[in-house]
Amino acid sequence: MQEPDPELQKRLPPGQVLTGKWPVLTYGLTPHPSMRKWTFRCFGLVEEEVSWTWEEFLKLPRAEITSDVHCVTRWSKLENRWEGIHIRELMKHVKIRPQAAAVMIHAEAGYTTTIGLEDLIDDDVLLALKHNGRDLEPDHGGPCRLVVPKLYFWKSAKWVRAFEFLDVNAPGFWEVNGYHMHGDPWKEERYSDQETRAMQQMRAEALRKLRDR
Ligand SMILES: Nc1nc2c(c(=O)[nH]1)N[C@H]1C(S)=C(S)[C@@H](COP(=O)(O)O)O[C@H]1N2
Ligand SMILES: [Mo]
Repeated sequence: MQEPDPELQKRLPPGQVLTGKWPVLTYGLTPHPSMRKWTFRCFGLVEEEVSWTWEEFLKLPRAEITSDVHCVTRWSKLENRWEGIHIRELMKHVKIRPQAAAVMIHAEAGYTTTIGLEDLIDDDVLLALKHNGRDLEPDHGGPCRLVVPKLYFWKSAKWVRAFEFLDVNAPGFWEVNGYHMHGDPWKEERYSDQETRAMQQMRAEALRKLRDR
């Protein structure tokens, strides 16, 4: 057996296992959207709604980012070269209202996921069209998927279609079904019961302090 490379091991968050393959994880079937009708939309707490057709979207300047993927089901895939539209490039066209603090990510077939505004609009976030030099395969989110490498991969919505800017974090598909609102792999924020447990611990701690005064 090959010895694990310590440099790679350092990039592996707690409880994760390295994989060279790229598993497909989809709830339901792979959608095949009509590109003639495809749009990408920013709505909610914005000064003005913005929308791109596929043709317009393809004209946006491209960026390349290499990042690691960490799935909550415990596989990690390192060194993925993504090409697409950088979130800051896209946001040049969107005036977000000051009350906005969270974003509901909308994808085909009703899939949603929630991300804090500061986690979404960050240097490492891309709307990816390509992976390792090839067009994203439909199973992996082609034609366009979100990539937010610092959060578990369920936040990286495949077949992404819209950002809805909100004042509070509302739970999306997996968050409603027990996954964590934030989902930082380095803190193992996997399930929402951890969140409730953490909140309960904080509350208990606060009560104890009050009692001890
Ligand atoms: N639209 C959509 N996006 C999704 C999912 C999904 O079911 N639908 N699954 C999520 C989960 S749980 C993971 S781990 C990754 C998997 O991406 P992959 O199939 O390209 O590995 O996509 C995420 N994005
Ligand atoms: Mo996942």
